[in-house]
Amino acid sequence: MCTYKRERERGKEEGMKSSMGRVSWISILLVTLILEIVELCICRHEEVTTPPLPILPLPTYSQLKWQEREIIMFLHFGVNTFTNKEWGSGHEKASIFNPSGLNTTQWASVAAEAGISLMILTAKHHDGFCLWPSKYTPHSVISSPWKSGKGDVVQDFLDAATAQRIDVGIYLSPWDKHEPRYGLDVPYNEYYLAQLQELLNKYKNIKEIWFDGAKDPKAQNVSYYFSEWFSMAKVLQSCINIFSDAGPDVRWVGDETGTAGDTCWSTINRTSLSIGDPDIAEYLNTGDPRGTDWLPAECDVSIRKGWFWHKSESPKKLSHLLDIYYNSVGKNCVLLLNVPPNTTGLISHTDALRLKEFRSAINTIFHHNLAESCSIKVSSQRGGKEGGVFGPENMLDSDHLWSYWAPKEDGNEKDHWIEIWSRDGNLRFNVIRIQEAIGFGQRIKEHEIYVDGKVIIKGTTVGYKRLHRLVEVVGHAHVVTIRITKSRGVPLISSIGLHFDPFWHSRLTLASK
Ligand code: FUL
Repeated sequence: MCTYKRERERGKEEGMKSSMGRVSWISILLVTLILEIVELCICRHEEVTTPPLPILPLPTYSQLKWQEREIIMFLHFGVNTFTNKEWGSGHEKASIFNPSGLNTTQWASVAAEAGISLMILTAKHHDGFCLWPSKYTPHSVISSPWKSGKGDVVQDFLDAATAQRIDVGIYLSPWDKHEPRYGLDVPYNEYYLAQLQELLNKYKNIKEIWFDGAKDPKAQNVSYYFSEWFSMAKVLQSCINIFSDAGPDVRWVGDETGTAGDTCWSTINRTSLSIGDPDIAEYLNTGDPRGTDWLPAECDVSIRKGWFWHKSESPKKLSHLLDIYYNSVGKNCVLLLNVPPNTTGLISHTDALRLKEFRSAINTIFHHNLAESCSIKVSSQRGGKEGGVFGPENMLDSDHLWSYWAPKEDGNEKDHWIEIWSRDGNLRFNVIRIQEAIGFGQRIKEHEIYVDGKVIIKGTTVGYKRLHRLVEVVGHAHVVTIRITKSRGVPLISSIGLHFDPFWHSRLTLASK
């Protein structure tokens, strides 16, 4: 019995030992399994492909927001409206400023209907008359009969625009033909700066300020202290975009016809620019691929012949406005379209109507993207197809900045290409749209477009948006190929489109009749 008991005890001990051994093996196995899963997760995490490095210079946040606006409205209004002049003499009597039915809400409604998100008003043009009650000069609305001298056009403008969620900008002419201090460097610069501070302190959230370089060569000489002006503008409103011939945030395009260069870089060397220098017009028009500054171009042009309203003038035809759109927005620029209020203080019905037509035409052309129903093939994809995040589908979504197709950076490929395959071999279009992810720098130097293997476009820069309007409609196409043949680093394409412009087609038809 004792022996049996002892043996049983021994058996129990051994059983316990072996089950303990089993438990520890299971634990080891479990721990190993967990470790492997953790390692696998870490590996998976490491596999997520990172975005490529940007290529400097890059836009600022405010410059990107500005670029996305595409069309900005300019409003030239002041004493010239009442004298039927383009450049005032500076000797106009304030008593002539008396718009009988000034209604800034109408201005904003016209802009809103045209899908405009920013309006810029001439707070002071070359004649020196101020549309706000400046405490530094009596030559303003204070001395006019309008609202018995108690009015403030800039404030009304701001209130009306804000009510319709439209941003505002102001134009403050450096050349001032009224101010007696003009011609005396320090006193005039102090005067100008005082008005600049007055405006930017009183009227908040100004998105763009226009420093116009224009001046009659015969006018008195005075040095403008641009550096001080620009710094002061940024101190008072850090998000403001400063426009001048030479930036620092937005540059002039070099002409007033609304036409950018066929090649148009948002990059340029600011050190090669000086404000009011006519010799730099061509450089401004094209920009510079080696430029160290991000300074995109704005194309200012008027809906009528003049900048101010004149009874004898009428708005440009829709076809002309569309030409301007393709030559500005379609060449990587922003269009600043002037729509001048009349002597009543309203935007003329004809102009409002034309502007509405213009917007509706743009919507008609670009609303439908034929590429969306095609299948897209690309030369390669950063991180491979498994990586997923830089695939061609990004070129067809609504994000035109941060979602993009990126090819591999292995450097072996001669060029990068996108093929847009029709599902039924029946593509009909006359506009091709390409957009770069400019948050990573402007890269494309040269590109070509083929339809069913035949080259139809040899182009240069793309930038935020490049529109190619074809001379003839392409019908029954199977495949459209976009080849990027020269680029700073790999191209990053945020959007592509094939569109049909019925206005362009009908114009050709009309012209041939
Ligand atoms: C020019 C000015 O002289 C015109 O009057 C207008 O204001 C235009 C936008 O800029 O330089």
